[in-house]
Amino acid sequence: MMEMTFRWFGSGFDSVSLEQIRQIPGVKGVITTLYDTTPGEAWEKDKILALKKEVEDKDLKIAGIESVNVCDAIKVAAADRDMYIDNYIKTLTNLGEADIHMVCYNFMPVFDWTRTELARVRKDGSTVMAYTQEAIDRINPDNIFDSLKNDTNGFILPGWEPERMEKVKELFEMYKDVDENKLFDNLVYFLKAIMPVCDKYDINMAIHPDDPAWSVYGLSRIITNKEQLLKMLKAVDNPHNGITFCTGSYGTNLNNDLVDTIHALKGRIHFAHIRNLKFITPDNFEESAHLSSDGDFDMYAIMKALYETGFDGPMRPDHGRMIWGEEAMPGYGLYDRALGATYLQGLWEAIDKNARVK
Ligand SMILES: [Mn+2]
Repeated sequence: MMEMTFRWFGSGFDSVSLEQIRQIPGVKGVITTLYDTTPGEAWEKDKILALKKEVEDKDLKIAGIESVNVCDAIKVAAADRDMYIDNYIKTLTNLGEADIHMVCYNFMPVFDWTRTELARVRKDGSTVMAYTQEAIDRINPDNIFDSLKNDTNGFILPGWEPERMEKVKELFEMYKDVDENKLFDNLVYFLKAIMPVCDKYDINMAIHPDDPAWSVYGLSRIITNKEQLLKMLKAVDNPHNGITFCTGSYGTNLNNDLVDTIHALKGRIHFAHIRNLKFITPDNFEESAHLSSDGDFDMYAIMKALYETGFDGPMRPDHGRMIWGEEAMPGYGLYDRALGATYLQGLWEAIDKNARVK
């Protein structure tokens, strides 16, 4: 049985409270993180247990971590990468001992995800995050953070921390010789090193795709389509080496067949991010409401594919629109994601009941 969850960035970082999440029908778990840790550091057990207690005191559970970020030293295979991998293993050990069994991460260079607008106004007055290739080609990568920072509503965007963006030039320098083959080898090296601790504590690693699913500013991209995913799963053929199936990331490339990809990855999807996109042109899209009719994806077919492949991990409604005057982190307001959570559960209920009537 799929488990509907909600991303929560933690007290002090999120405008949405655990009390509010608890009142969304069907949501019993949160996907959270220690938002004030730096990639590369080992997470202390006390901090993990305090977070867990805070969540459980509100009658919710931690359904998984998004994310334990992989630091740049591991991604570029710097001389000290083994030390950072040891730290990652310590973090996984402490999470496993806290009875947490799903960890989302990504292996993207420099930018975790890229949008060119955080608050595009739609006809109905709602605002959404959006991407146009034309804007990317116009903005110097050194300045992309500056171009967005006035629209963050005062929140720190995951992967776009100001202190990280201050050294964006250095980051580009670090990755300049890391082509796709090297990046892939570095990912495999990392995964092989962490599989024993994942086996020991039954931790499902769920790599998040590159977003958008193509190269931005010439940076290497290795998790963008079915072929790359199958190659990665085969390179470390352990069930704990799995996928975050993010419809809004794979779906940025209209050549990706989402339903077919879900079937191809059967058994290795450990986490699902479900959102819809509306394309104005193939390289100009916005993050619409979750409903099929508001975007270009067939959400029924996507949910049905997950159902048919026996998906039983956590799922969360991904980015929503900003509606009803809410002020929140772009993509992460309460209202539209709550609508998404109930809609997706409605689809699931109908699919499940149909499957039983035979
Ligand atoms: Mn996602």
